[in-house]
Amino acid sequence: MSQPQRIHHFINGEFTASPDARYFDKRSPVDGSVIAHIAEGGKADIDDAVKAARSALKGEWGKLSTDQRVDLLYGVANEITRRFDDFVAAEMADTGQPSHVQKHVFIPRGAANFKVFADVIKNVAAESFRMATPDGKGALNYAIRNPKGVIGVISPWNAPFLLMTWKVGPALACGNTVVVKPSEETPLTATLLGEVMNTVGIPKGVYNVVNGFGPESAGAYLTQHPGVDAITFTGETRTGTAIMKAAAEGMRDVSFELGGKNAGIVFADCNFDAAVDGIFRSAFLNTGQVCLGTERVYVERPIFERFVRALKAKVEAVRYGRPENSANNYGPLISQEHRDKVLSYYKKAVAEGATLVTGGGVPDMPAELAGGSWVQPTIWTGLPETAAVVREEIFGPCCHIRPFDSEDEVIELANDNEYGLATTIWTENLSRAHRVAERVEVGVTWVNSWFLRDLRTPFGGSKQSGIGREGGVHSLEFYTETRNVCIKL
Ligand code: NAD
Ligand code: 6OD
Repeated sequence: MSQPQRIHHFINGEFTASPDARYFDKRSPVDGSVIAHIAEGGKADIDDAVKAARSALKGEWGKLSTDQRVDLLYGVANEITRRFDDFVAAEMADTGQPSHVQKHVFIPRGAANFKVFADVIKNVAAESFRMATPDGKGALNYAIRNPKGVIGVISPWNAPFLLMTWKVGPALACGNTVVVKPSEETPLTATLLGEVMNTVGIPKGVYNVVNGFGPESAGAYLTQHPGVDAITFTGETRTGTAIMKAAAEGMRDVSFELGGKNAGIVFADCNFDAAVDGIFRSAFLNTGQVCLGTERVYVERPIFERFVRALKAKVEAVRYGRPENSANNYGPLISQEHRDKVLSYYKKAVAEGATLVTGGGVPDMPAELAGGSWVQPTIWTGLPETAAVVREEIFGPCCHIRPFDSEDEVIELANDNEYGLATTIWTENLSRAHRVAERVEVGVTWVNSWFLRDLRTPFGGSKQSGIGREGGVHSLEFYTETRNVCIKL
């Protein structure tokens, strides 16, 4: 992007901002330059967006049959695919993450999030029960699903398009309307999706976007608005706590996908190279800014030293640089602010007595990238489980590796954390994989893989990693109100 563009809200099918709107700068994580000026939404913008969303429910959108809605959503998926390069460019500009990650992981999932939930709503069967009655004629019960209404969608910056559409796709498939508050760090793909909605002919007011920050800004106003019927949120656990308090007013339902401090468990009988590759991806993809990522690695003692050496070699081979250059496979953190947080943990690890295997600081970058938020991928060993970097979510490109001696010990170590989002287990012993998977207290377990996603499966976190499950019919549970009809025959 040469000249910083102005990014407006998308309300009732129009790109708009109030005449007295304040704008804040969006900086490139790659070099620190200003790439866009973003309108900050206030109460009036949220009010307009919620009104538009509510009136769309009563208009043309609310009258469509499921098949008609499904066809429109297939249209959205196709249009995202047609404008694939625009979405890749926008997401790269916002996040600084390499083109191959956008092209092969994040942007295709945006299209899939519309297509898959269109398929789910089209194919889901209704529950029905015949019951006996004293007159012998009986009665028939069946369940119907109605949209919940206006859904508030609040999304984070780490995989902006994937995570936002993961909510918008099923919400629209179920017949709701949405008001989205994307992260202040990454507004571009949510904005582009507004263009797609208009091209495809999604009725005005069905998809709305209001930009801004969280507390005392668009995020908080959205969660407090009485016209919002339910809130779906992905982000930090402490933000979830604030949103839950707001949602308590009016008894609004919430679905939360929150933080994680995920364990990777590597048994000595694993396929060694596959395990090293898998842990490398799970700890360092997206510069470690993946909620499902591995920040605690437990390796069975006989292969511990060899594993640490092999992971170190992979980490030291990452190629830093501009995301457009397909030779680069490692990007910056999202912002200077986030870099400060990650670097403070790098310092803390050393202060707590870690052995630094590799990294631990800021890489030397060429002058034109020196303003970017670059950090070295980092590995530590030798810390007790009480250390802050072993207990707290850092959300950066780093992991601590510790040896273990038995299945029971490693399960205890993995479970000894307030989060419970995901685990990845590496073993060639399938019985062991089943045993461990049953005992780890997380929402998602991968065996000999990581982030392999079938969107029909339940997805979400245990303990402080979330409330509720989304994915397949589980998303329908949240985005619809299920009602029973009982007919006396
Ligand atoms: P964040 O909680 O700081 O912000 C997320 C969104 O919430 C942003 O749009 C922000 O503006 C908004 N927000 C902040 N305070 C708010 C408030 N008081 N009221 C309403 N909205 C508010 O999270 P982040 O830093 O953008 O994302 C990183 C976090 O997200 C990490 O903790 C990560 O683990 C988590 N995450 C979880 C999942 C999952 O599926 N479980 C997926 C991705 C990210
Ligand atoms: O794959 C998904 O559906 C999903 N919600 C992924 C979350 C990634 C977190 O960074």
